[in-house]
Amino acid sequence: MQILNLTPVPLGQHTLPALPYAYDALEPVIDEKTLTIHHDKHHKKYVDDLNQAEINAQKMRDGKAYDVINLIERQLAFNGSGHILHSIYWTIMTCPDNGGNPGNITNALITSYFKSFDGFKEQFINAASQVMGSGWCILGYNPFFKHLEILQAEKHENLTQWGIIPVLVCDVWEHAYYLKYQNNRADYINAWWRLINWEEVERRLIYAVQTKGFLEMIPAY
Ligand code: MN3
Repeated sequence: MQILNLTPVPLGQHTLPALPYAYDALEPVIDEKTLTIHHDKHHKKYVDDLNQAEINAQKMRDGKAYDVINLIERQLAFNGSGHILHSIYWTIMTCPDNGGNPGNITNALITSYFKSFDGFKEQFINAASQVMGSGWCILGYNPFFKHLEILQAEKHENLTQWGIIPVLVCDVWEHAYYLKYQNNRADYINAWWRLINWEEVERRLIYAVQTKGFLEMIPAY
């Protein structure tokens, strides 16, 4: 799209991003088998189904077959959100105890809104532990409000606050932890904290707070 200098993903051509580390790199927190199945099978399925949904949507438009629109919109929301969140999830993890400390921008934004880092961490871990059913815990920056927020997501797409840009996400679907932790989701989340790649969180947050465009034209509200 030359006029805007954008290179959109062509319709139906999303791809599965490679993991930025080996399948056993997150041991012992996340075992190799869990990570392999999670990335190669689960994430891959979301990518494939998102592509199919986009292709089906084009067929629907071509044929004016809008009786299937509710199904297609659900597929776009579920698989599109699943693809995005997993793509972020892989990058914000690294080998246990190797992810450094929260960066300056991360620390400043967390303490200005949550009052203390410990308060933020407690809310995040409790929110992740108490997601009802399959879902995510998400720390995101909302450019409309110009502050961070912690959200629970059910499945991948429910319970959002529109505009949020996720910067730290924890997958609490059973497929993310069940082989090793069984029903002990809280044990997985507390161990997962050791995997957080704070440098990547900081990088994402810097991009998020610099979101340009029409948001610059309006004050926070
Ligand atoms: Mn998952």
